Amino acid sequence: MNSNRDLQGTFHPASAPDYLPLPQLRQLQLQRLQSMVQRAYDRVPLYRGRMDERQLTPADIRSLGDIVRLPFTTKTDLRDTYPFGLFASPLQEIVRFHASSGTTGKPIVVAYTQEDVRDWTQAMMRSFLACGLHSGDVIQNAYGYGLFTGGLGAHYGAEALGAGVIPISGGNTERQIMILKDFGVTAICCTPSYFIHLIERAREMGVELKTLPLRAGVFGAEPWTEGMRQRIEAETNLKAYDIYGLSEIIGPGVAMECLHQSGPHIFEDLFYPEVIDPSSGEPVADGVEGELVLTTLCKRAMPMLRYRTRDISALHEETCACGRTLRRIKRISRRTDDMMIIRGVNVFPSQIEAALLAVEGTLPHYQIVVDRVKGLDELEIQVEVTAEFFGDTVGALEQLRQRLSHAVERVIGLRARVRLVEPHTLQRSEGKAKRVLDKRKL
Ligand code: DLL
Repeated sequence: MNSNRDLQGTFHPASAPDYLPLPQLRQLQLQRLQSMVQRAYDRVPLYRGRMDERQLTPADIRSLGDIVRLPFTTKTDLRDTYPFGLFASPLQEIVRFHASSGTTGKPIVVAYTQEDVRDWTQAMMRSFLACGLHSGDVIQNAYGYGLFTGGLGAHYGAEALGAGVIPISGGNTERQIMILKDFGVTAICCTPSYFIHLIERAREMGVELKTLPLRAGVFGAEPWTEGMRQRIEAETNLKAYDIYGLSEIIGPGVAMECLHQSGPHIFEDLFYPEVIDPSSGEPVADGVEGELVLTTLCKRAMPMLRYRTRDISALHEETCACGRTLRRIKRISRRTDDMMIIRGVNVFPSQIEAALLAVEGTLPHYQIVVDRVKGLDELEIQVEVTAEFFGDTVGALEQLRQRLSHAVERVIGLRARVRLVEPHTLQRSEGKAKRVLDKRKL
């Protein structure tokens, strides 16, 4: 296949950096890394201090491999320097602020210069192009507008593409469905958990999503599983694509899947990826899972050097059939900080989701509740069943409960109490789903 074209034979000049020959890409990354390090050193006291401690100067970064000599940056650094301590541009050059709420404590504040917004827009536009969208598409943007980066990030990219954007933001599900139907929407952007909710509501409203022109879903901002993708694609005519990003680096558009749906490609000319062992901080071999570490290569307002994302992934070195030279990351299904330790066993919410999805008869609406009763950890998984199933006999429900319980036990090696709950009893989220309620910390 001509590497300048996607599966549909279309090529857009904005995608050109996706296909740079590797030597040229590495050269560009090195040049950009060197100027990024210089900028951070000259303008951000925290970076200068840490490099001085290591007796490291920007001139010591002579190859991409030298990146490992640089200190890491963590979320705590962002909190400690709240709100503007890591800015490398004067306030009069900042044209946008965003903030990520975080689950505890102070928010993380991020900033953009005019050029940063331009780069972000390009990254989002390339994300849409990667999944076959172009001008003429009608994109319903149900990511939240506001301090969250999802709404405005996707908005600017879609507009630059020349697509028609519907800036509906999150929530108001019935209205979302009406617009999906009436506006001839061809692509939707939202969290995968919210889309599951949309599917369910549409069914109740008698709207058959399969008859609509909707053909692409740009889903991200939270972990989701391959099983969830299959569910979504089975219930609609759309292809579900995984988009990854985080506020600290830019927002959505750090990495995006192409039409082959085989893991998001990182826009490597803008963001340099590494994968490390989270406990030692040492790089792991290619293809091995570890914590994803990202360095911004162009960010002016807030350069990030070796930012520890806490997201667990691996880098795929093999080239993708789409011809992009950008490396792919393994789907992010867990974070170093979402691991629960239950009776001494390490459990990730995504393992539970995968187990539940493998059993027919359940909607992927679930809540994990962890508690400590008389000194012993208890794990309860509340699972919503479909209306038709709920009307079934007590025996059938009990059988389902046992199947779920066994499926979970097989995956996590622990017995969990599975409780089937009526349709619509678990809270729906309009953005990122909150799957775990850990009462032990309350
Ligand atoms: O969630 C940016 C974004 C918006 C990405 C819309 C994609 C679509 P934050 O609120 O800062 O930014 O949250 C970033 O969300 O470190 C991951 O843990 C998680 N995350 C984001 N995308 C994915 C994904 C936005 N595709 C944090 N798969 C990240 C798994 C994801 N987790």
